[in-house]
Amino acid sequence: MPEDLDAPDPARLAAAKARSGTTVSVCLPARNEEATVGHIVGTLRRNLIERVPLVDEILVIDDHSSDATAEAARWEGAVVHATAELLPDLGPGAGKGNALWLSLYASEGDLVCWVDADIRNFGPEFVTRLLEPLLTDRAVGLVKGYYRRPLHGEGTGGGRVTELMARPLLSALYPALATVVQPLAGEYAGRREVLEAVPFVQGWGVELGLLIDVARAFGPESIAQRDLGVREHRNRALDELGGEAMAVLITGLRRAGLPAHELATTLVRFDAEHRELLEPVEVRERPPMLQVPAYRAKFGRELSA
Ligand SMILES: Nc1nc2c(ncn2[C@@H]2O[C@H](COP(=O)(O)OP(=O)(O)O)[C@@H](O)[C@H]2O)c(=O)[nH]1
Ligand SMILES: [Mg+2]
Repeated sequence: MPEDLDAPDPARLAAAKARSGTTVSVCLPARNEEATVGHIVGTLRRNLIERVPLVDEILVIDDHSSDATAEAARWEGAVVHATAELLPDLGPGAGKGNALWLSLYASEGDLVCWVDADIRNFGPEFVTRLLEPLLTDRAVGLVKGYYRRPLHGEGTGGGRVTELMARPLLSALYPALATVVQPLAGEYAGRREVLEAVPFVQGWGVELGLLIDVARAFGPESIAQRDLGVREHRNRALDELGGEAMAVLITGLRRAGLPAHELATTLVRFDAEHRELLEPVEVRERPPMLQVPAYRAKFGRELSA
């Protein structure tokens, strides 16, 4: 495993963290991930909390799972929050982006690291590699992971929405971000000051929205990238990916200036008998956390205006 040779030493990172008085939260959005979430949480707890004090808390944001996701995560030591219990006064939301946004409120760390809960080959270096730039370089605001993505056991081919939607869209509209190797990666970490200042798209558009918004507010140079090696996760069927691609498209077009009301949010598909299937796509947005009074109260953020 040559990749492990260049993984940062967790003890060295923990020392840098202690010197700077920084705290770290790892948050996992999860919906029906009982098969993998426990292993990820347990690996983090043993290696980066118990063995070395690098991570301060592990949160799992559970979204109406019908399986034992919450029990598996709690058993391994995560703090589990149900999405419906977080900021209920702001109205219900839905999707992965909503869970990430809520995790920013629920967590305490100065640095927040997100990891998908369906990774099958998870190791602590996923997190140490993402945290290192943030712990060693003040100019870095967001660290995006990248990796090779096997599909059905083959060498490449995973990341179909990345190849067929995110990359063409970034290349056409946001060339400064076309150098991001895995723009839709679910593994990334950021400074709270950066993450709380930008809106979150509630569904699958969240990753693209964060990239564009962080680059606009803090400059593309504030975004670093780290190689996480190989990542194996649940590959979804092609007919499940259209909605994700449309969420990415709408997120990119809105930020390019197309008004929200001019963009329909229903994907029209067809089944094998050519019957029309209408699929609503989640593209509602949550405001920057800094605009949420309950968040400002919790974190003691004063309004600058
Ligand atoms: N809390 C929450 N998590 C979600 C939701 N949708 C997806 N996730 C989680 O987000 C992560 C990425 O989802 P996944 O289906 O693997 O997307 P993909 O990797 O793009 O195919 C996984 O940990 C999912 O459990 C949701 O609506 N709510
Ligand atoms: Mg996945």
